[in-house]
Amino acid sequence: MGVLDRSDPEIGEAICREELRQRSNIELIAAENYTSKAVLEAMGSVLTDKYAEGYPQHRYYGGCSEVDLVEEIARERAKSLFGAQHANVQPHSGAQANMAAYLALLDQGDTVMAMKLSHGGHLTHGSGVNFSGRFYRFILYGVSRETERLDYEEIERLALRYRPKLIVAGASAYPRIIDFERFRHIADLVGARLMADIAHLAGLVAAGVHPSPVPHADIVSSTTHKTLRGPRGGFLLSKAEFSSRLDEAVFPGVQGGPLMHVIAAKAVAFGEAMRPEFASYQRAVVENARILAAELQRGGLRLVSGGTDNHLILVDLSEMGLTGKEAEQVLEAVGIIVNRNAIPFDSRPPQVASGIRLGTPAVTSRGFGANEMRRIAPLMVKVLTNIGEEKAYEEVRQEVAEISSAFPVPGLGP
Ligand code: DSN
Repeated sequence: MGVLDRSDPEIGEAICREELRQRSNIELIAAENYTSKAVLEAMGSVLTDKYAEGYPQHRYYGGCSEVDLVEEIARERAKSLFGAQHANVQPHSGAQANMAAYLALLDQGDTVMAMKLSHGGHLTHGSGVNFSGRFYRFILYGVSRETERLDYEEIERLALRYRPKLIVAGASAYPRIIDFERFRHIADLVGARLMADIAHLAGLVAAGVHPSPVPHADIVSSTTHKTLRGPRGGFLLSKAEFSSRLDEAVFPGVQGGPLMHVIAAKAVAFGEAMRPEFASYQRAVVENARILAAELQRGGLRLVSGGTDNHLILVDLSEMGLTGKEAEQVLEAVGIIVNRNAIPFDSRPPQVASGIRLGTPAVTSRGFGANEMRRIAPLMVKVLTNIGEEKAYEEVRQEVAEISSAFPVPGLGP
């Protein structure tokens, strides 16, 4: 790190150890990715020093000419990448993007429909421990017990019964295509607004490997750091008629000064996502997930919904007598990083959970392909079926080290 190592060794060394961890482990957390050096450089720039409350040409501070330019470019690229009429690139995170979307569309106490967190939804989609569940009346839909896929007929029945003002479509642990057009149809039946949260799917949508919600949803919320491979942050897209109220909801509604260094990095990431190689990358993400899923099934693991259409896989460990927490820990011990995750109709609390969620965005950024997927799956099966067997762990550790050393981490280089 150079200067930081000398001026603050405690932090400098922690960052160096984190670099080493990223280089030497296989990262299968579905919500993570590796940004490019260009994105990292923009994020680590002097733009972090600038206050710029407001929007381009309408700031509450002087000296904003360069940050105005940066934010204009970020907004234009976001609009063009997703074919949207309006973009707001200021949300600090996906959660704050959602908070602003609700503020723009709802009054306190209004009825909203969204997917249950325990079936793959998100904390900000009405969980009782989140602001969303406390400020609004959420009616939660889920997947069918038989297919473990969204049950659109049930969603329609719920909508007709509860007449929500807003329907939220989107998930953080759902391995199948989301039919945004069908959601629009249901919303129209009851006169509801439709919001799509594509935090997980943004990269796939930008590349055209997942259907886009933009033609159907009134507001689309997202993060920039998952499949989209940008800096940690959020953004919003909308139809033109919602642009003013959405902008007002972000600032001054839920945020103060924008993080201009992060907005610059978002602009860089949007620019990268417009290149043809980004579409090839997203196709590889989905193909890798498909191969990893098939290989895990061949090894005897049960996958929720029987497979995947996108970048993520949900493994049900309950029949193996393992919890998600145990699996997460034992895989980390051999250098394979995943997160425990609830499976639909889980009998265990979320801190323990009966599943693990896997994703291919990060490893695909590193250049892993079909061969690596075919190598990783049996390694995971070996660990999960040999709990407590140090010899098996050591064999897997060696293979993980071998695979990792062959693929540099983008942004860090060899
Ligand atoms: N924490 C994110 C994820 O892991 O999907 C959702 O906010």
